Amino acid sequence: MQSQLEQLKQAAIDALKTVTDNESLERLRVEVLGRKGKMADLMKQMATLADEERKLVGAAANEVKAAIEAAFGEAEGRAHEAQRAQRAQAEWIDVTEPAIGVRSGMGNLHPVTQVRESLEDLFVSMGFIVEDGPELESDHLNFTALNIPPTHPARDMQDTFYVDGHPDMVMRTQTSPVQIRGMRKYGAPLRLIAPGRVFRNEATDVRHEHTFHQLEGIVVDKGISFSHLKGVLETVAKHLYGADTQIRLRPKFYPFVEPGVNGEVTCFLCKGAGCRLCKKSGWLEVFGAGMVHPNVLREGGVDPDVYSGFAFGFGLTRLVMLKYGIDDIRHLEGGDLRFLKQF
Ligand code: FA5
Repeated sequence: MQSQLEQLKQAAIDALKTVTDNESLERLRVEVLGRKGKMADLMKQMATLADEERKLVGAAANEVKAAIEAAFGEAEGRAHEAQRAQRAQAEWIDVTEPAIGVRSGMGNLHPVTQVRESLEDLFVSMGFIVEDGPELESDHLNFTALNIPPTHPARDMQDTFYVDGHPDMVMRTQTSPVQIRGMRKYGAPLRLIAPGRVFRNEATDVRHEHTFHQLEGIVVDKGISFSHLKGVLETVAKHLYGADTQIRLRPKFYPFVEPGVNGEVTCFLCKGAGCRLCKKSGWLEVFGAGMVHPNVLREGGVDPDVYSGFAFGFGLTRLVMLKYGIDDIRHLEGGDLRFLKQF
């Protein structure tokens, strides 16, 4: 009987070597170790043995059973590993591959960037250089050097974000400080534009944002007059909105120019009839401009007795609204892709 046990053990171990899936493993377990299995059959025969021999065969049977169970344990491990490898193969994905949908959706430039680049091309074609300025600006360049001393009421025209712990710094409220930076850096004669972001502590509405873009310009040379300024402003309006575009200039006080004007273009929404966007006036205010004040020329290191100049500051974000018929400025900084993908 001991040899039968040995045979059963060997046969089970051999069979287990080729088993790789859980189902076959369970079938074999029932066949060998089950209640009506081969091992149980042999155990039943033990009842017929004499006491001494039963003890010996019993001990051998326990060893055989333990060896078979150990072989089952190993086979289980192998089956589990094979299954895991099979699943990994079936479910393998390339995580570096672009997601479906994104693959065909190329990005596009923000409408403000598109209009800015188109204006940069226009100005470069007229001999202007394009200059950058910092968004975190000194109080001096943002105001004082532009003829707005610390206690001047004109500071209230632009509600300013100040910087905790740095009383001499502001988030620039306008791109005009680059007029001074440009004159100091390049001297006269000068033709320069400075596009960039500006910040104001504004209550937002359809026309007003706390963060928006401006495009500053300054020209300094001998014999520069107001008609040069008007010519450049009309060229920009026609470039953006077509040959029939009208602009309207009306006097406006800016401390850094003399005389100063406020520039408007016909409202795109109502075509001049008056609506909520233009506050029923038919015109949209898109820039401020004027002849550079002698104090500002001096701040830039330019002699006002020799040179004169003009400067202008377009609300670039407003220009974009006009170009694309956007009736609420807040869409432009909102970051909603459904809006941005239309351009
Ligand atoms: C200025 O900022 C002057 N620095 C412009 C200037 C430059 C005048 C050079 C003279 C010489 P103003 O505050 O008016 O001016 O703003 C200029 C333009 O920015 C406005 O015409 C308008 O189009 C736009 N703008 C002003 N405030 C906002 C706002 N909160 N949201 C969006 N656009 C604005």
